[in-house]
Amino acid sequence: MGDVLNYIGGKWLPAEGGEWFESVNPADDRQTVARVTRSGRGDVDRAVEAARGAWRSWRLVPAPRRGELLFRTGEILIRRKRELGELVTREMGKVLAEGLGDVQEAIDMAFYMGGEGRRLAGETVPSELPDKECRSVREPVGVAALITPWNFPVAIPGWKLFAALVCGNTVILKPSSDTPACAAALVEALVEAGAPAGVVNLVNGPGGEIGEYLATHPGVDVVSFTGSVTAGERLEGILGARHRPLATEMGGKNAIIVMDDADLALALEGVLWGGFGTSGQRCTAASRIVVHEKVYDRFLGMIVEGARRLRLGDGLAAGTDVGPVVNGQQCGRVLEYIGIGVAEGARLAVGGRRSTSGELARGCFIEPTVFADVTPAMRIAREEIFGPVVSVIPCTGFEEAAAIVNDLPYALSSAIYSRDVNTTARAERELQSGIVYINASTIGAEIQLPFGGWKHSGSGHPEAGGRGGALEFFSRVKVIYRDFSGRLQRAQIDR
Ligand code: UN1
Repeated sequence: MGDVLNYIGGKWLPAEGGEWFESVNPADDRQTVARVTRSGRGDVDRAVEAARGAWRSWRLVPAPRRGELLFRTGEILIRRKRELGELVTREMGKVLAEGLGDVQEAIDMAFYMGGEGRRLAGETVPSELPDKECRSVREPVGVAALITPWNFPVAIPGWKLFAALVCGNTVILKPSSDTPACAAALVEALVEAGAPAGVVNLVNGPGGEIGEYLATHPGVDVVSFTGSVTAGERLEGILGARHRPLATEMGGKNAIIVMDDADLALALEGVLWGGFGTSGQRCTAASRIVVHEKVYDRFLGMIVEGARRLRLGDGLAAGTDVGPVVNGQQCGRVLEYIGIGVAEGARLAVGGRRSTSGELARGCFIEPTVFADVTPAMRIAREEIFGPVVSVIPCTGFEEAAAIVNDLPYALSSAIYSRDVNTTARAERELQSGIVYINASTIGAEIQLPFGGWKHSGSGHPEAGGRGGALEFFSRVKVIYRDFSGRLQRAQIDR
């Protein structure tokens, strides 16, 4: 990969300051993935100006035509899928099958949102007065700032870009500085597909400062952010006061309940996939496993054995189950939480160390880690770790399990394994989270339904498709009353 530049007003440009930073492979700190231009405020100003200019005509392009840009982008991503999947693995570490899945999620979203260009529906309802029409239409908001994380470095920028664009917004993307090359590749696909100059713009970090400058820029109309709770809440504080629409997707501390009547072999697969897939670095990751006391010892033994069997390694190597965590800082944070768990008195059943054997010493590899006998009050049971660490908590039955699951400010995803339809139906109703899985793990939401957390997990503006999804956030409703009676007609008057 060559240098990663900014893309502003239809041109790939180095940032004004002439400084660079590096994107490094977390599996091997000797491998630089790309040299990346370091954007300054002037670059953001120019990107916003370009987006404002382009919005004047992009908003008037018929939505089905805007959708066609996304269909073409989807085709290009299909053509480049292998290359981009490998880039995802090299830049943030997830295993190749997941890297390819990340790209596939963006492809799916491109086609889904492309099709929405023909379905951006408002409503028409009868008027209470004669010769009058009442209807609503959806209009774009304007210039959208999109701030995206590293854990789904193609998919999440894709979710936001495609929804914003089909609605008729122009965009400035500021991706995580851990995965700039993935974001640039996605922008390249949009450019190749024919995005007009200024419709899509890209600026690069690193650091939160440039993201915050972008999100709070007076020329930006709407902001969509996925990332840490600290950064998201900070933006909520600033932008709330300015009445600027902001969608945040932040943390999770997702739980799987395993009942005594569960298919334990199936539940085990769900725990290992949800807890250690993507090295636990998903907002949807399963990090609390709440197990019925009658099967606790047996199931804990299965988890420990399963975690021990997972192969840690470079995500590009065949047979790897779990890749590195994204960078040294994240590695330090996860190890710190493991230390906290031990200090709190949880039983470290397996893992718990950074692996330094052979080639793994060059990367940020943390052994799949299981804490047993965790109590709901412990920090490792309440705070998001974002790494390959699961906490197993015993419970006496469904009531207690649901109370444990619901007793946190995080509420993105939850799951239950049980063979009893009454129990699973109660779980559907009682679990307080934006997504609930029955006999499936907490990860793997599909793109055609809304994706969003309740409570502190997000702002309540879900992403992705379906009713209540991203299209509602990236467009606003205008109600039009058309009176063709030729006389003054009064509503709200006693007849
Ligand atoms: C995230 O971790 O921020 O549901 C997104 C899932 C994926 C998306 C995760 N489709 O696990």
